[in-house]
Amino acid sequence: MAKVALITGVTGQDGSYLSEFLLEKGYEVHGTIRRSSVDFRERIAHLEGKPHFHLHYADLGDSMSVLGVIGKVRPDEIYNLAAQSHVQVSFDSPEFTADVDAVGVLRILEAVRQLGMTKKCRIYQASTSELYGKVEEVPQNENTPFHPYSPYAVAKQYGFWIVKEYREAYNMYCCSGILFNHESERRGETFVTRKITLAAARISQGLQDCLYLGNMDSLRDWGYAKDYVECMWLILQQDKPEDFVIATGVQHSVREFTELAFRHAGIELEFKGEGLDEIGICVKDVRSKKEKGRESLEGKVLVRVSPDFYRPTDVVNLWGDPTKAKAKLGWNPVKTTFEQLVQLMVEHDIAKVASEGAAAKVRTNLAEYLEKGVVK
Ligand code: NAP
Ligand code: G4F
Repeated sequence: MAKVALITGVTGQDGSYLSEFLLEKGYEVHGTIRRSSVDFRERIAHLEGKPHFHLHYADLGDSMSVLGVIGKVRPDEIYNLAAQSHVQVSFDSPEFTADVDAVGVLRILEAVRQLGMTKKCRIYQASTSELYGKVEEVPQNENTPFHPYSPYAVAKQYGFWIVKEYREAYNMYCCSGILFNHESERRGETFVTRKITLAAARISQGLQDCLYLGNMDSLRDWGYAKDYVECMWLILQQDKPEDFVIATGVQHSVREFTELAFRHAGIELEFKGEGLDEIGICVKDVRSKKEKGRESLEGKVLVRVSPDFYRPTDVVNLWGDPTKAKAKLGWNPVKTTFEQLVQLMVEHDIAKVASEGAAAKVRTNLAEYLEKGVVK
């Protein structure tokens, strides 16, 4: 009998990769979706209609729908990936974030318990390096104290502790993956890496003038999402339930990411000034054959800082220690290096922007909104 998995947040970056991974392993994969006026499910469009891939409506804010879908699917494994996952947005929507990212986790655990499935069903909770927040130790491992530093992180901290509580109180197989930032060509367009790779692609093709960023000194441990979903699965295949840090063990700044992304788009940047006055100037512009028609970018300011992208409290020093995952899961944290990650994202976005043609201009309007801080 094929194993049955239920993925909440299947339309997200990680949900789409995990679905592909589990289908490949022979699972029957069920995912939850939410009703939306646009019904635009770009990341899973290629999976819809496959015989072992099924979708159900459920919302983590609605316990009846959570109970309903778990009771109907009766999964062997639940991957709870659904969340309001944007840290800056959590300052604007703190109550919604708490309801989904904190109480939503409880709704799943309680549904499994009330349905009498505690022995049958294993649960993975998508926890986060944001729990380390205002970090008390560098690098961070499974024993580093938490210091959450945003409404998002505080909600996710509840999720982490309630999973641990149900594990101990009811002997349930439920655990958290404390995942550090992981990115990809499917990353949401308002997270910093994707915002940068799309801007590099649009600027190199003459479709955007300037990229506006917030704190460029911020440090992150960035990995490739496709590599990270394997860990979610591995965490649920262990003899006993345990929490794991998943990270590359390598750290870079937002500025370094920006420099490298633009370099892959043929643009060399030099940064000058500090804080809000910092600018990134183009010092070399290697235009492709197709781009030869547009004027040179040399001497132009292509990156500026906008206070719109500063956060009331910002997490600035995330750096994970994946020793336990390497030893116990046998996982290779640098299957895809930072350099490869940036390159694959930029190459993807250059092709995407080029193929959109005139439509890319329309999408540039969204980029302009992003620049102005209308949409974070
Ligand atoms: P994502 O792309 O933002 O996807 C989030 C998913 O959650 C989407 O499918 C979204 O559905 C769904 N969702 C949001 N609110 C919901 C609700 N009320 N009920 C049901 N579904 C809801 O996030 P991701 O990058 O794939 O991350 C997956 C999980 O890992 C999240 O829990 C995130 O907090 C966590 N995490 C991510 C990272 C990272 O670097 N990517 C690191 C650590 C932890 P719609 O499409 O309908 O909006
Ligand atoms: O890309 P970010 O928005 O990701 P952040 O805040 O680290 O959160 C992501 O990773 C977490 C894991 O640590 C997940 F739990 C969470 O769900 C999400 O996937 O911002 C990264 C850094 C921040 O310090 C931010 O202040 O980049 C800085 N930054 C600088 N300029 C910017 C910008 N972030 C965004 N989104 N947009 C900017 O213009």
